[in-house]
This record gives sequence, C-alpha cells and structure tokens, in this order.
Amino acid sequence: MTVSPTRAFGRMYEAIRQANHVLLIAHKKPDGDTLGSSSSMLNWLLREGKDVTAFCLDAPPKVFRYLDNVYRYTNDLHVFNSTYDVVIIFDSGDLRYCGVDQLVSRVPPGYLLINIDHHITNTQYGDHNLVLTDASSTAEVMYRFYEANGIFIDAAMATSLLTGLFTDTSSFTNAATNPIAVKAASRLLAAGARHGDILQYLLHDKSVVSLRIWGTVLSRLRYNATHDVVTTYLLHTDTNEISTDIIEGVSNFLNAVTYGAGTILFLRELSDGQIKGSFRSINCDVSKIARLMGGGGHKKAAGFTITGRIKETPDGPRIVAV
Ligand SMILES: [Mn+2]
Repeated sequence: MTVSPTRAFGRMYEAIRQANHVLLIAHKKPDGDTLGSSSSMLNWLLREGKDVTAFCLDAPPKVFRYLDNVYRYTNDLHVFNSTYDVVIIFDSGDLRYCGVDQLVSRVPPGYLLINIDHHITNTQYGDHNLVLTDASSTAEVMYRFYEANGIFIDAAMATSLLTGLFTDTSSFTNAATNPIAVKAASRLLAAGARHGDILQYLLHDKSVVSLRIWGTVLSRLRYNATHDVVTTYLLHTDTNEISTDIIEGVSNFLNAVTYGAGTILFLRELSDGQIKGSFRSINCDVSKIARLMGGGGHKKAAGFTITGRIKETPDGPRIVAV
C-alpha cells in the first residue's frame, strides 16, 4: 500500500517499536547508501535492545569498516529460516536487485515487510512502502524518518547516515543533491558524524590498483556526436577482482564528463558473461533507456545488466552476443 510519507513514517515507527525480532537487509554488492541507511537502523535498534540481524548477500567492502557494527552483517542464508516480526529492505527497487528474491519467501509467515527506498523504479513490494523518490538517498529517507518520529540520532547513526548521503550525492556534487540532503548533513555533523573517517576512507584512500583502473577507463573515453554520448568500458580481462567502491568512484568521477556531452555510458564486462552498463545524464531520462534494456534507476542515473561481450571498435565499445 502507498500512503503519505508522514503516515508511513508513523506506521513504520509503530511496527518497529512493537517488534522484538528484526531482520535488516542491504542489497547485494552493497554501496554506501544501502549500508549507511541500514546500519543507521542497526545502531538504533541495538541501542533499543532489540534482537536485530543484518544481512547482505555480499560482504561490505573494506572501505566501510569505519561504520559502527558493520562487522555484524552476515551472508549466512540460515537467517532466512528464523521468525521475525519485521523484515526491512534498504535501497532496493525490487527484491531481485537486492539479491533476496529467492530468500525472503523462506522466512516463516507472520512478519511485516518494509521497503525503504528512493528509486523511481521501485515496485512497491512491501507491506509498508516508504519510497521517497525526491530524496537524494535512502539515508535521507531514514534521516527524515528519525526526525519525524523524534528519534535521537547518535554519533554512530549520524556517521552511517552521512555516509549514505555522501556517496549517493557523489560528495554533494551530483544532481541528486538537494536542500534537505545538505541540511541533513549539517545536522548530522552537529550530531557527531565522523566525517573525517568518511573523507579518509571514501575519498582520499586510493590504492595503486584503483588508480590503474582509473587510467584504463579514462584512456578509453570516446565521444559519439550523433548520440551526444560519451562511452568507456572495462573488459573482464583488464582486472580480476575489482571492488564495487572502485567502480563507484570512477563512475561518479565520469559524471563530470557529461558537462561536455549529454550522457555517459560506462560498460563493464563481468566474469559470468554479463555486461553491466551504467548511464549518467544531464539532459535525458536514462531510466527509460535502462528499462528498455531490462534495468532501472533514476532519471539522471540508471543501469542495466545484459548478456554479451564487449567488442572494441575505433568508434567505441560494441555489445556483441556470445
Ligand atoms: Mn541509494
């Protein structure tokens, strides 16, 4: 069901307040927003003395090790055999994106499914849906939730929330940046958010491996005047295991290129025969193109996954069938 944010905040608060056993789920290949929003709730519920479990199909990237209690995220599938009063999913347009479409149904019935997100393509799959598409990030949705219910935001929660705001807005530089996000950041700093950690781990900490990948991606930039699109790509042979935060970093940096072109498309071969594409645009609704390719996202930032391989041509990368 879809209700006004204020009512949804209240209902969600009631459901969580009455719950004893809570399962929090961050999406697979976790980023700063899904970890920031869910760990803010983890830290709050631990403070409240609730029995809380945090699940993520993939281990949180090492760069997020400064988040309080991040070590508690488990990928043990047995968590889906336990009973819960409430199951909450963070920053996921649908259950498949989250990586738990085959797993959530294993939870014994009787729980309430809460969907907290900001993606325009969200399918409203929860019993309660708190989907604010005008929010910069799911962390901003959570910030509004805590404020609306008068919940004290401590330093651990503030650090989590600021991480989500910071990463989804590319350090308050991309189109998702809005007045509430900036105001929230100010309040979170006042609440003790450790922004020194965020800067050190997410911005300044560049390894040789990550800089070499940046070099490869930048050297392959091509401008296609016909479609006003800049392309670049990574082959799976370029590198073995790249962490998602390196990819996130270079993708976000590429946003700057769109001020010389309308749209940027970054293609990346995965090891399983799939290609992951991510669009960023300043003048075109790329969520529509991404949806045509079986993906989704936001108007100005969207993505898709498709089967194939990348062929290098003088005009840029081509997707070919395998
Ligand atoms: Mn997000």
